[in-house]
Formats: sequence, C-alpha cells, structure tokens
Amino acid sequence: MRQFSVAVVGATGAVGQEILRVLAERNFPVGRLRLLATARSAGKEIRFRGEAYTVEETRPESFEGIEIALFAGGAASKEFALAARDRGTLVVDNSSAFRMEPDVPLVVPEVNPEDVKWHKGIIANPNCSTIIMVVPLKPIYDTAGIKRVVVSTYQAVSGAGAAAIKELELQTRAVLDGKDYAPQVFAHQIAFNLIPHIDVFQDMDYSREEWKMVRETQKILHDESVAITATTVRVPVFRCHSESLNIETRERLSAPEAKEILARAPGVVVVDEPAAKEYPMPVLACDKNDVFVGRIRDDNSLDKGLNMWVVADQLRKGAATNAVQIAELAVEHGCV
Ligand code: 3JN
Repeated sequence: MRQFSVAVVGATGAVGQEILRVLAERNFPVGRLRLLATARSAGKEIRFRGEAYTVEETRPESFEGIEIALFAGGAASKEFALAARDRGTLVVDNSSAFRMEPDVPLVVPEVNPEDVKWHKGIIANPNCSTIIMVVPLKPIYDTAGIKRVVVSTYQAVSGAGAAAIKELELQTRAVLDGKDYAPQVFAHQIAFNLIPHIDVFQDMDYSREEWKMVRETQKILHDESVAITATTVRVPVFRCHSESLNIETRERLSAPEAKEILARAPGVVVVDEPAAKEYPMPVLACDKNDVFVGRIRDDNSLDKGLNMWVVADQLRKGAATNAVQIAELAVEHGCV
C-alpha cells in the first residue's frame, strides 16, 4: 500500500498524542512523519510505532513535502494551516478556525463522508460536542427526519486542556483537606460543582460552545431547518463528554425502532438495559472510538419525541479518531 508523508501539528498536546495513538492503532499508512509543536516543545522525543522522533518547531517550511497534516487544534491552525495548504498539503484541522468557511468541508465520516471530495486543501473536524451528537442523530434524521433537538452537555475538564485537568485534581484534594484552591482555568470552583459556562458568552446569552453545536450540526447535515438549542455544562469528570438529547422527529419513531436503527448505525454502540443497570457512562467510554447511546425512551410529553443519553471519549471520537478517519477517507477517495 502507498505510504503518505504525514505531519502532526501540536504533537505534544493531549489531542496530538491521541492522534499518534490512533494513527498507530488504525495502521494508517504513515511513511515519513514530522512531529511539530511550539518552540517550547521543540527537541522533545516522542515514540511512534517503536521509533523515536524529535519534535520540531512549526514553521511554514515544515510542510514542504508533507501530504497530510493533522492539526490538533489551538492557535497553530490560524498561524500555519494556510501555509501548509499553499504547499499542497491536505490539512485536517481540529480547531474552529475554518469550520464555518463555505469552501471548507466539515466532516464526520459516519454522517457526511462524501463532503471530503470537494475539499480545497482544508477539511475541518467539528467541535467535540457536535461530533458526539451528530453520530447518533444521523440515522434518526435519515429514517424519521428531525424537526428540533434540545441538548444539554456534561463536558469533562480535559476538553479545556491540561491545566484544567490539574485544576480538578488539585482542587478536589484541597477541598477534601478543607483547604482553599482558587480557580485559575475555570470561572468557579469545578471540584464537587457544575459550571454552566463553556467558552465565552455571545448572542442571546448563549455560549460560543452552544452556538457551535447549533451551526456546525446544521452544516454537517446540510439542513438549516433542523432547530437546535443547547446548554453546555462543565462537570467534574476527567475524560469523556456526555449529552442528554431530546429529539422531535418529523415522522413518528418509537423508542424500540430508534434502538434498532441505532444498533445498526456506524460508530454507535447501544448500551441500554435499564433493568440490568446498563447505560453509557464516562468510565465505560474512555479510550474507545465509538459513541455510546442508551436510556432511549419515547418522550412522554410529545407525540414524535425521543430522549436519549449519549457518551463518548471527546479526545478520541470528538477529536483524534474523527480526524484520522477523515484522513483515511481522503486517501480512499484519492483526494490527498
Ligand atoms: O471545552 C470543551 O470541552 C471543548 C473545547 C473545544 C475548544 C476549545 C478551545 C478552542 C475548541 C473547539 O474545538 O471548538 C476551540 C476552537 O477551536 O475554537
């Protein structure tokens, strides 16, 4: 099989590290590999498939001869993605920098794989909460149509980066020891608390994370008629995002029918045996690539309504796995 020259930008961060694990696990045809990061991380050694690689500082010239660059997210995308694209590199970008650009496909391989074909050098990876929601929405959309979705998220601290993980850990210890630990990353104490505030507040007092879920989902489904309203909440969980979905369908779809459709859907694992106390939870989804769905019920208050509970590893399917799947699709379609 043909091998590809690959760069991972932000290779030392949580998503970058996960991208390397997923590339190895899925046997992506990596030929030459360049690990790129900020000047601060340059010189570090990282192992990939048993070989040691030295991290280099990202520069525009870093992309010479690179066929696929996986950008882990953050400021590097705005700084270097266009430089990479202009050198003929296919950029798969985890940040929001290009997601809503009309000439940039926003892709979840289980939902809109065909969109990779029209890329013009950049393919965007959606926000993690969006990805986790659209994977189970898609089979329902295809079967019964979707009029409206009401979503509430329960987002792990790792979505806010390494310092946020440390803050939950140290603050939890401090609170248990009766000591003070002033919040630095979050606006409030996160230990033993919930914070209904992710990213900055924007129009109508919705947060940017909430607007991303609305607009990105409509773009991925190519359907602005799907009404979506979101409440995004940070919870004291280290890893894996959870979401409560209330879906109003256009045609009636019963809970047993929805369960059957979801059980056959790509990327979805149904865990739904309430009597046996089986339902998706963050501790079960960690390090997995699938989206776990359970608590599938008819909405008791609505004729064409469903409720479900969805959990996935946001560093995997919400970021790294989805990005690597996009690269695989691009290779498959010969558009690298
Ligand atoms: O907070 C979370 O759980 C998800 C965070 C995502 C995020 C954080 C900073 C910047 C994003 C994103 O992927 O949408 C971005 C961004 O690229 O805008």
